[in-house]
Amino acid sequence: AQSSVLGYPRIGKQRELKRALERYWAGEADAAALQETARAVREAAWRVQFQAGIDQIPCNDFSLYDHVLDTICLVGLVPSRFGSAEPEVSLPTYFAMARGAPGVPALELTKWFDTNYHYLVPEFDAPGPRLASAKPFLEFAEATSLLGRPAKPVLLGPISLLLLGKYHQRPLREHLEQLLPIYQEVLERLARAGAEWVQMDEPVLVQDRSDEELQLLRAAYRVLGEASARPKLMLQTYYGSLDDASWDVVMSLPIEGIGLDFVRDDGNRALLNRHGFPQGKVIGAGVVNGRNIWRTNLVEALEKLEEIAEHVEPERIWVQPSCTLLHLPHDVRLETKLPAAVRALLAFAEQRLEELVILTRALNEGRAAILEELEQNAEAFRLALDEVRVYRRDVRERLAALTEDDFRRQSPYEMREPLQRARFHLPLFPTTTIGSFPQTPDVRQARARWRAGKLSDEDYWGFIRERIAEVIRRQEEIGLDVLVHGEYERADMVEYFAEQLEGFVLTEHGWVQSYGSRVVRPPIIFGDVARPRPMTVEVSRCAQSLTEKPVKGMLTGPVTILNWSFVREDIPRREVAYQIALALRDEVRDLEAAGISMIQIDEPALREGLPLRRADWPEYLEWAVRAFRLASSGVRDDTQIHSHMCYSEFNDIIEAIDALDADVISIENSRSRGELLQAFQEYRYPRQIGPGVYDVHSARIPSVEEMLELLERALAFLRPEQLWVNPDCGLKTRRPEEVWPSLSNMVEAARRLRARFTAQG
Ligand code: THG
Ligand code: ZN
Repeated sequence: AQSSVLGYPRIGKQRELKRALERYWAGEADAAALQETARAVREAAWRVQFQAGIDQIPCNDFSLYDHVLDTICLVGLVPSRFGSAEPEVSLPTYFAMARGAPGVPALELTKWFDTNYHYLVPEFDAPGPRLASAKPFLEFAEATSLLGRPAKPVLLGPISLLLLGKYHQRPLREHLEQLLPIYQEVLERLARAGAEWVQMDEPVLVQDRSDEELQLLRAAYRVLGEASARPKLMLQTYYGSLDDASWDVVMSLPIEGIGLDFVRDDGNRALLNRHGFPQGKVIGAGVVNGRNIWRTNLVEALEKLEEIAEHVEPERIWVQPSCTLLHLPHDVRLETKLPAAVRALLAFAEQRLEELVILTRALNEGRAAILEELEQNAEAFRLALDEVRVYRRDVRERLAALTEDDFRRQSPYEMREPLQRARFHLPLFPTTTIGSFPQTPDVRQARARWRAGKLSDEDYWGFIRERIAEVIRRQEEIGLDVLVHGEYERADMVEYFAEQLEGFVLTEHGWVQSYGSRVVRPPIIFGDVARPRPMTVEVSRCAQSLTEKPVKGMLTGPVTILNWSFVREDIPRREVAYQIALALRDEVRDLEAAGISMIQIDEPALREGLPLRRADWPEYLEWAVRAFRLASSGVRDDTQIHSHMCYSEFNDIIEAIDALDADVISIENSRSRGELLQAFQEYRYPRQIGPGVYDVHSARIPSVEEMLELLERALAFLRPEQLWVNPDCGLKTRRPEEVWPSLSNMVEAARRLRARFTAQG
């Protein structure tokens, strides 16, 4: 057996690439400096894998921004708005596609499968594909000279590139026929340069695929496979399992290896045991988790490998992570402040390498060769069992005692609505914001100084209270109807709650790429979740004491906290979601008791948590909705529950949105031409909706007229009493100079619309 890695983190241990990119974009460093940092990050990754003893070390898994964008450039799919074709896509064009340029919108950024990573969407109406990047060849040469043996180039395969794209002008087959000669040329050049294996990533194969799409797969790899001068091909799937139909096709392709995920679920294991594995091919056995940070139980992984070895001789097994290691932080040894017993349970990318090498050795030399490692591994779990407080009786008892009433408001929406109307006396088309106001450098600085112990608790919270007072005053000045406290005390919302809840730990250096230079530090849920004390009541009470208008309490929902964290695996996700929901339920009740009359519980990640296969959707949606209801339903009928979601594709999940039973939801809408509201109309959605009219992802100040037009369009689908007026999303990343004029215009748009209705009425 050999050990093999599918892809490695690329932001850098000290976030070197992030910093270099941001310096380059700010004009503070030149392209040569950026490329030098990029080279150093690649070199560090190759060295650490080499030193760990990994046999198949990937190259071309690095990216300056996004590996799908790299593939778009490789095949020359540069939309014409980025200028006339260059023989090779230049760095300025590359970043223009990623980030937009004056007057030129970027490629669309969207979520990568069910991960927290985002990719740039290929546009297939771009001028004809051609080989327009030398990146795979350069990185292969670089890696190979460093390692002294061929590295394994990684390419996003043609089927995934095709199916992840949009604006197909012709039948998919015709687009594919244009791509294949380019892939052939890439493979031939890599073979000539000495590549033995190329890893072709085809993650779309773990989603539901039509017969037609599987025929495309067959056709594509027949063409690539039959090319004469080419490296061996490892067709790599991940984030889930194949199904019977795709297994059949994949196993009959004229290629030399197939990589499978044996961690995510039991599907591939069952398929392998049912169908066996084709003679002579290599199996990529993904047995250590590339998506989560828990140390591998070596005995269990070895049992999986031994079962695989009943179908494939050990010489043809590659011991792999379940997917690229991109979704893991670099190195757990940087985390010096974590409790030792928790840290002993963690494995980030660098620690995964050791696990792969140990497991490979066991397969080659027998279990006896790794007795010491097995003992150490077992010891870490034993130690944790003694020292880490995972289990909380109070939490378990409370969960066990839940009844249906705990998931239901006291009365249905139709009865709550008049009570809330009588309480709030809001005008028609009430105006509000999503919650956060700009985090100006002084806010970030104050927090940094407070965390470093250079600012006392008293001074820090005094500063926050001043900012709250100011933002309340300004919201009143411009005439918003429902106010917020601005969330100045929160850097990242998930981090903020994780910090205050028991059962979570936060890392210092556990950064994971989200997109481009943007990174997140997912909290780790290791034990039962409980809330030792109120988390947001003070700031909300402070804000409400300064105004007669309602101030919304602001919480992040249970599903979003779950989806944006690394989660324990010893109990089902649904149970973790309910535990978080119970903690939030207490917070909601405390807010209500403190006089907060509207409470917003955001679920921006509800939709992105959808499983990759449709058959698994109902189960997920059921518990996701129930978790939200558990968090939100413990209030009086005249307390108004709001929620916010950061996306606009609701058609698939409108029933679930309805089932949340939130009184008011705000959604992203300003870039859509109103089509999304059609789903709400057709569904006869009964509750109140604020379709965003101010695009917060752009620095532009929208005019009164354009927001009025968006509102008018919304009224084609919604009853006037349903419509709220708000931006698309939070204002945290915008600048005050953009936000205040935009919100003034938004309030004016609502006033004009209102005047029209009261004049008529
Ligand atoms: N919080 C968390 N996860 C998320 C988002 C979030 N995942 C999905 C989505 N939002 C990703 N979007 C972003 C947007 C901005 C940033 C990261 C992900 C960002 N990060 C800072 C950076 O890269 O400089 C670092 C964050 C920090 O300083 O705390 O700007 O909103 N949990
Ligand atoms: Zn949002």
